[in-house]
Amino acid sequence: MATPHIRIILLMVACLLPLYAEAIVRHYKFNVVMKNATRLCSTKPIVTVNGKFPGPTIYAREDDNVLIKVVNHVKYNVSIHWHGVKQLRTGWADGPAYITQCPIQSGQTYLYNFTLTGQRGTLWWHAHVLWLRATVHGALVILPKLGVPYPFPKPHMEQVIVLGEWWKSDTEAIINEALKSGLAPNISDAHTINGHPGPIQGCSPQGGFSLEVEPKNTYLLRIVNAALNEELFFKVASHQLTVVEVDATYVKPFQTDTIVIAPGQTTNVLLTAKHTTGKYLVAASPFMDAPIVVDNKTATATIHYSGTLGSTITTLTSLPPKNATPLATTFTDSLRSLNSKKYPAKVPLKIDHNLLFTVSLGINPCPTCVNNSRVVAAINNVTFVMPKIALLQAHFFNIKGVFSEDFPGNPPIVYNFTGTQPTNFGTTKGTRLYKLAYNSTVQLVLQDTGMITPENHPIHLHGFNFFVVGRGQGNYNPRKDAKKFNLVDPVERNTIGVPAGGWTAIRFRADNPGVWFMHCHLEIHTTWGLKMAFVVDNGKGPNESVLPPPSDLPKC
Ligand SMILES: *[C@@H]1O[C@H](CO)[C@@H](O)[C@H](O)[C@H]1NC(C)=O
Ligand SMILES: *[C@@H]1O[C@H](CO)[C@@H](O)[C@H](O)[C@H]1NC(C)=O
Ligand SMILES: *[C@@H]1O[C@H](CO)[C@@H](O)[C@H](O)[C@H]1NC(C)=O
Ligand SMILES: *[C@@H]1O[C@H](CO)[C@@H](O)[C@H](O)[C@H]1NC(C)=O
Ligand SMILES: *[C@@H]1O[C@H](CO)[C@@H](O)[C@H](O)[C@H]1NC(C)=O
Ligand SMILES: *[C@@H]1O[C@H](CO)[C@@H](O)[C@H](O)[C@H]1NC(C)=O
Ligand SMILES: *[C@@H]1O[C@H](CO)[C@@H](O)[C@H](O)[C@H]1NC(C)=O
Ligand SMILES: *[C@@H]1O[C@H](CO)[C@@H](O)[C@H](O)[C@H]1NC(C)=O
Ligand SMILES: *[C@@H]1O[C@H](CO)[C@@H](O)[C@H](O)[C@H]1NC(C)=O
Ligand SMILES: *[C@@H]1O[C@H](CO)[C@@H](O)[C@H](O)[C@H]1NC(C)=O
Ligand SMILES: [Cu+2]
Repeated sequence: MATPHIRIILLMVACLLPLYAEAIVRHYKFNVVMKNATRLCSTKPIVTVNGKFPGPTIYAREDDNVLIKVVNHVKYNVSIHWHGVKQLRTGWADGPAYITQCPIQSGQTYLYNFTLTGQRGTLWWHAHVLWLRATVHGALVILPKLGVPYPFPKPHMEQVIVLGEWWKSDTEAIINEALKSGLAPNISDAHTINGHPGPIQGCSPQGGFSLEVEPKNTYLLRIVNAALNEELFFKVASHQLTVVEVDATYVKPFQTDTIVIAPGQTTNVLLTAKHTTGKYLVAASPFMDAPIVVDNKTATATIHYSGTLGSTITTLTSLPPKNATPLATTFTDSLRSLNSKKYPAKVPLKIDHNLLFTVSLGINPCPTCVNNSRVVAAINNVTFVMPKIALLQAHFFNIKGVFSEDFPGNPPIVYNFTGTQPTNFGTTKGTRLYKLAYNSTVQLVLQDTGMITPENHPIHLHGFNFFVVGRGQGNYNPRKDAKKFNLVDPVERNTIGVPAGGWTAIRFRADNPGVWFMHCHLEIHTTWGLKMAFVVDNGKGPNESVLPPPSDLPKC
């Protein structure tokens, strides 16, 4: 990727954002096409949007109506999720295949139609079927309404930074091989920053990302973790980062030299070009504090001060060890909602549904697999089975036999979840949903277990933001831990890491009717069944009800 020139970028943004005060309709066309791509001295065809990897950035303002026409020119079934967009009453446009829509089949088209309400910041979009999101993803930038400033100093320039993961092999072959054997899939061969791993030993450089900066200027980096299976540390040599927003909600600004970002999460940081000259390393490396093999290669890019020659030596930085739990914990604990008069944190105080969900791995029989067993994953011991038709359709048209509404609100067996495990690692299978009345409130404690191994699970909820009111190690203790909940300025987001061997408590108000997926955003855990859905009933009148489906909704 060429060094972006500030003037060109500003020109592009100016063209994209006409100076209308009122909300407008923004049209995008996504052609899903194959494209040969060369990384790590190895070429393979990948699925892309408009031939780009990462895909195009969508720009819009709060309140805009966004129309994206997706045309599927590849052999795979496709669907696109607008990750973090609340989709008020427009579940048909949410995207997860077999949850809110049937996939867009080869040769077909679907128009995603949604309005951006009450959100501003960086989100992203990605394929939500098979493992296509490995290469089918991009940023979604929601600018504040015209004339509304950021609640932080206006940056001189903005830059999207998408972190990813790259396999030399075809990613569908990787997951198919794993499903056949019942074992974990091959780890990736590299991480990427805006599509590039950076210089790799034994392979001559094939392009990389570099951001040109001017001394004293401030830059807003909109960072997205689009990796499939790995949480990442992100760092810029000799520069501090000021975190100002996560998952399209403003936070109380704080400084750090390293951010931690899980797949599914987005983080906006301000970076001030405090030097006068030079080239500095930008690096992303994995965070994994469980005995699980990860791709430990560091992806690199650079920032270079304008006028700095290409041959200048890059100032390097050291990355944290991959098991740097204290650093990750400090970062997570520093996140607080801005909770200003203009952007209040509306934390539910009265709770209607008090839920405890264990998130675990497990082992089920599989006669055709290696050792006659396969690794699975579950929430409250239920390994989710994907239906044959979309759940939202089944709900809206009252089609029986597709799902049940008996998802357990508590673990079926209570034991020391993070201590000695039961000897039986088996799970039950089912397409079970948890039903919520419109506008009811939920407190959900997500509890990791030590089954097979404890591990950090980034859990993503569709259709809502939630408040992260508490977090701790070991087993959640309602008597002691609930007293320490932060109900004043907890961070609001759509994806939260449940710490390895610990728990996280979240709260949300079910003010969006529809069927809303909740799953681990480590793609392999989703594939293994670490997923479920909430079904939220309509409220009173049309304004509190799911809209009718669009006429071009794909059929199964
Ligand atoms: C990729 O390259 C191969 C070999 O050159 C070629 O046969 C194929 O058509 C190319 N695919 C695309 C999508 O360009
Ligand atoms: C988008 O959906 C809205 C309802 O939310 C509808 O009024 C509008 O006509 C739709 N736009 C298109 C182009 O279908
Ligand atoms: C996974 O890794 C193994 C061992 O290196 C290799 O034999 C196999 O071909 C790989 N699978 C794919 C789909 O690349
Ligand atoms: C990365 O993992 C490989 C084996 O999986 C190991 O040999 C190597 O030391 C690790 N490198 C780092 C930097 O942790
Ligand atoms: C399969 O079982 C054998 C014998 O119990 C064991 O040595 C091997 O590690 C197992 N393989 C896997 C991949 O779990
Ligand atoms: C659970 O097991 C762990 C590890 O053995 C132990 O430290 C902890 O005290 C146990 N917790 C309870 C509630 O028994
Ligand atoms: C999970 O369900 C399986 C199958 O019903 C059962 O054998 C196992 O004991 C359950 N485990 C837990 C931890 O609930
Ligand atoms: C939802 O419940 C809250 C708290 O009881 C109430 O203030 C609000 O008006 C309700 N909203 C709707 C749309 O019913
Ligand atoms: C429904 O929503 C529209 C648009 O937000 C608003 O103009 C209208 O007054 C609402 N109707 C009711 C019955 O709340
Ligand atoms: C694509 O989706 C349709 C509808 O669910 C399904 O019937 C078909 O088998 C899928 N095709 C492939 C190649 O997976
Ligand atoms: Cu998602």
